[in-house]
Amino acid sequence: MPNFIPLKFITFSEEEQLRRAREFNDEYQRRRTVREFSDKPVPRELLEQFLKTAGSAPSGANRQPWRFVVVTDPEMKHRIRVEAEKEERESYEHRMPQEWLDDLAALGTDWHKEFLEIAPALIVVFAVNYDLDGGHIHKNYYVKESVGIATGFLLAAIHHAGLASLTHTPSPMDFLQKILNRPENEKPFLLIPVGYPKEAVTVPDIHRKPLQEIVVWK
Ligand code: IYR
Repeated sequence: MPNFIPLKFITFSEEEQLRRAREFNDEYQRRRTVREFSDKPVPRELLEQFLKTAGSAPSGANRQPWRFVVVTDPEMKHRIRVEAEKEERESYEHRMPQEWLDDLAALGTDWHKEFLEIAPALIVVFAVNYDLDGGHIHKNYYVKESVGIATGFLLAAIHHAGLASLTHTPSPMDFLQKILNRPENEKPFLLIPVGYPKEAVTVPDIHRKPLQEIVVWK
């Protein structure tokens, strides 16, 4: 028999629900990806809170198929930057089709990735495709979906605490598995620099699709 326990559920009045939903939306509309960081350190305890929130995400069969590697060591950040820039340069100069480069033009990205050394912490998110239970390959389910949701929770927690993040996707990113010495069942999913924005930072003037473009009511 499965063990069930009472749900701890907080109910709000309809007025309070709307107030909270608006406040939450306002807060998350202000979240922006930041590509230039200050080197001001972030306390480990704060990072731990973000990671606990990420780890509370729903997952396939509750197998929690994620691993978060937090890199603060300058030497390791340097190695990651060197390897990422090697791949990114090749991508920008040879691998990405023109349409992709055109789509990125408004964001002003290129192969230079200084932020990998400047940001005080890099959270490398790994997707765990299977666990090894005493030599037995125990598969995980809906791994990409689960890790994507956990990453969303992580970004929200970082923003809520007044810090900035960047969802960075060096490609290909197998070099992270090697540099960070992670086992074969863990595959790099996203690399998230975390920290304070550089002073007077600017961000691209991009807009979010209005509700009528993203929602269909039936
Ligand atoms: N991985 C590259 C390119 C890149 C791709 C997408 I899709 C973006 O939204 C942003 C960048 C880079 O990190 O620069």
